[in-house]
Amino acid sequence: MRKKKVKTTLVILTRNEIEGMRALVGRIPFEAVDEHFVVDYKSDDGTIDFVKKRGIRIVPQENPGRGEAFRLSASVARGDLLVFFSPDGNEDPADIPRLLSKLAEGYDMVIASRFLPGSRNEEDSKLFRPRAWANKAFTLVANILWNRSGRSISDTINGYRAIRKAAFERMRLSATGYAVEYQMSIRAMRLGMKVSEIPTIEGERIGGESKAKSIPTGLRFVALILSEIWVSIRGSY
Ligand SMILES: Nc1nc2c(ncn2[C@@H]2O[C@H](COP(=O)(O)OP(=O)(O)OP(=O)(O)O)[C@@H](O)[C@H]2O)c(=O)[nH]1
Ligand SMILES: [Mg+2]
Repeated sequence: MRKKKVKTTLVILTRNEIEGMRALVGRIPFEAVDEHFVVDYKSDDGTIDFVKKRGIRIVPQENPGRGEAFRLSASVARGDLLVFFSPDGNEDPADIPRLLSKLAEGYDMVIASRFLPGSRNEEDSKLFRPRAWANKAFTLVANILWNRSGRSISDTINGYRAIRKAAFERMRLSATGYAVEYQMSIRAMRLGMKVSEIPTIEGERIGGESKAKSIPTGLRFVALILSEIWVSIRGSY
């Protein structure tokens, strides 16, 4: 008998995310995808046991960072359409089928944006919004430098997104940590790929700890802009 062809792959990214996993696993629409697995970087808070007990496949990650996790996911995934979900409370699992159906319309990448009409980002209720402002500044720079489509991207940084595996491979990403999503957005613009966004409501972190420290992460973003300018000038990467 021929095996069912896997078209869509859901990747769940974890690094000590037990509280988020416990709270969210029942809301993840596994039936909306053909394949799913967890890519885990050395969790020691019970995440691995929790996932295994639910019969979900775990792909262990050897080297740290979301960039590594994304590349590992793409090399393991059997689907043509990939969606990345982080179970820390920021992302609404109900967006998973929305991202995939938008992607299936013919886009190369679809981002869940925290900055569109109908969106919300976690700082919206605050007066002082350093993360949102930094995000918008990096997004503005990327659009000015690389977007030639006439339609700007509103959230170049959010990790909640879906992408065609073929597009992911064409990007030849090198970022290891949190800058990977920004690099994906920049390269999509540089390569003239078709990018779309859907509005998303960003929730608060459910538990555990943030692994993204603002200052070092910001500096990695600045370094990435400089290296992407360099590769743009050289014309190859
Ligand atoms: N597989 C894998 N997942 C990771 C790694 N680093 C972070 N993650 C996961 O990626 C998601 C996002 O990480 P966060 O630390 O929440 O980063 P953030 O969303 O920018 O920051 P906060 O939500 O404010 O804490 C979470 O689900 C983490 O568990 C990694 O090296 N490997
Ligand atoms: Mg988060």
